[in-house]
Amino acid sequence: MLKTKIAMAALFSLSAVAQASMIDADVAEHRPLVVVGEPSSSGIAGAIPYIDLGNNLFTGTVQLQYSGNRFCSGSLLPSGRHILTAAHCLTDDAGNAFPNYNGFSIQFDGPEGHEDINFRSVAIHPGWTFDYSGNGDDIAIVELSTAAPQWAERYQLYTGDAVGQEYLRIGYGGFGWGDVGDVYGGVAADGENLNRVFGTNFFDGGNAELCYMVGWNCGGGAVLTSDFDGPNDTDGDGIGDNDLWGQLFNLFAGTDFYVHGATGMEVGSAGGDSGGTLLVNGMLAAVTSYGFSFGETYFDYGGGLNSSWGEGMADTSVAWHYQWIVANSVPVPAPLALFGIGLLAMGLRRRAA
Ligand SMILES: [Ca+2]
Ligand SMILES: [Ca+2]
Ligand SMILES: [Ca+2]
Ligand SMILES: [Ca+2]
Repeated sequence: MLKTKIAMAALFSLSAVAQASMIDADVAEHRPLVVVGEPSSSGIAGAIPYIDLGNNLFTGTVQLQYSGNRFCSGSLLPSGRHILTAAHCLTDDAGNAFPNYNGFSIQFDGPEGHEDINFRSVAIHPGWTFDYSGNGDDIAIVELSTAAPQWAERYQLYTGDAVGQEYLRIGYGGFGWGDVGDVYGGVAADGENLNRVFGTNFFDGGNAELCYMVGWNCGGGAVLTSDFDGPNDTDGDGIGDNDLWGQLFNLFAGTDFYVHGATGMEVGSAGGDSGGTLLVNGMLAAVTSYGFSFGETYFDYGGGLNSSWGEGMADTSVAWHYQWIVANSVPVPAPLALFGIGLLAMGLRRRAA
């Protein structure tokens, strides 16, 4: 139910767009959504290189659960007590925190199995209003009730300029192929991924291109954008048919129009990846926020907003929000914990307020 609610809420149309823009924001669809770059003809075998079948890679990327239903992804911060995720995973339609987070938990998946840990508190970025056209503050932190398992990877924060950098995207979201988009149930029988899916891409830009096209996120560098390139180049000019940012802005991150990476082809985000991990040089650089399509006129391969080739992704920048993340993920000092539960609880409540 929560999963449905999140998907619905994220599909609301945008209205308050002040900036002059290339296309009507109401026409541009968007939703939070790893779809692999392979064509569907490669089948599941073609996608195996993208799936963490042994659950032994990227163990700091976790699933959010509500009453046993998985609905978003997240990343374990250096404190070992906090999960960085997307605010839209944990807020109502107005961007407000829920009255409580009873029934919510974080599932860690490692080679030895699963471990679930309840929430102690949630911090939602104060700038988040569930308006994707706004300032891009789609970021939240879950404090765990107990420390994460020792085997789970703690991601360090990337504070440099990520534009032009290759990234690795990791999530538990909808699965699919670049030509057909996301196909739920591609990996797990119940329609939800039980394994992490990952792959590479490049950050093409910040907010400037989105601002130019639809008037979104014009106020700062809170988001990082990238496109999901496909292999087709019908006119043979070296620019892919579905190279969104290349076609529109001559932004060609990477070495050619059809990006490669360790798994062979790049990836796009899909439903359920929200809040998931984007690593640059092994450090946490962004949080998966939403995907968007400008339609087939503007290089979408087809199928509407379905995580196909030719769509774009906007992700929340970690560097931009560095101070807020650090302030809201203070490690519990080991000596203090020894002095007494009461003192410790006071400190925890203050941070939760
Ligand atoms: Ca790309
Ligand atoms: Ca071309
Ligand atoms: Ca591109
Ligand atoms: Ca599409």
